[in-house]
Amino acid sequence: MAEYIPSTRDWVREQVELYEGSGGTDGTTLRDTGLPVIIVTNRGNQTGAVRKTPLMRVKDGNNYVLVGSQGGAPKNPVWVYNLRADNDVEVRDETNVYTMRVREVQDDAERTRLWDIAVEAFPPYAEYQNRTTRKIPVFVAEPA
Ligand code: F42
Repeated sequence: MAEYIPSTRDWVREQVELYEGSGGTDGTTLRDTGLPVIIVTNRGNQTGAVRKTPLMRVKDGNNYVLVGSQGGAPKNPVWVYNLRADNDVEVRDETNVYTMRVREVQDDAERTRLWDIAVEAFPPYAEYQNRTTRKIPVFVAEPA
């Protein structure tokens, strides 16, 4: 098993610790919004280390939609490059853990459909897209 390297951001690292440490019963929402969060586990594209990233839970049937918004920051989050390099992930949704494969959504019609689902689950995504000139990357995680 590769080494786990926690996020350098305190609030993110602490959420992962609480979420995973409780087996998925605690720390499962974004701060005080009450909106559900998942944990995506994958490999770093340079270190090969295990990385864990909390993301908003956006479901499309059995699939999860992963939105690289990073609050509308000018740059893509690093996990986007990690998933482009290695599409094997584990998704923890509260007490359930799934082995999944991700693909980046390229088709415009599919992206529009999934983006609307994402904004419905987490309305601030719309504002984040307005804040940045980059097109926010969208991935789908499907059962492997
Ligand atoms: N971020 C989103 O983009 N979308 C969301 O829906 C979202 C929801 C969310 C909910 C709760 C929460 O606690 C956080 C949430 N975040 C959301 C923030 C998200 O968890 C990430 O922190 C954020 O997207 C930034 O991702 P990042 O991959 O850029 O992480 C940074 C902070 C980080 O830790 N970077 C590492 C570092 O050391 O700086 C790099 C980690 C890495 O993967 N390194 C690679 C490696 O090989 O290990 C190589 C790096 C390279 O150069 O390629």
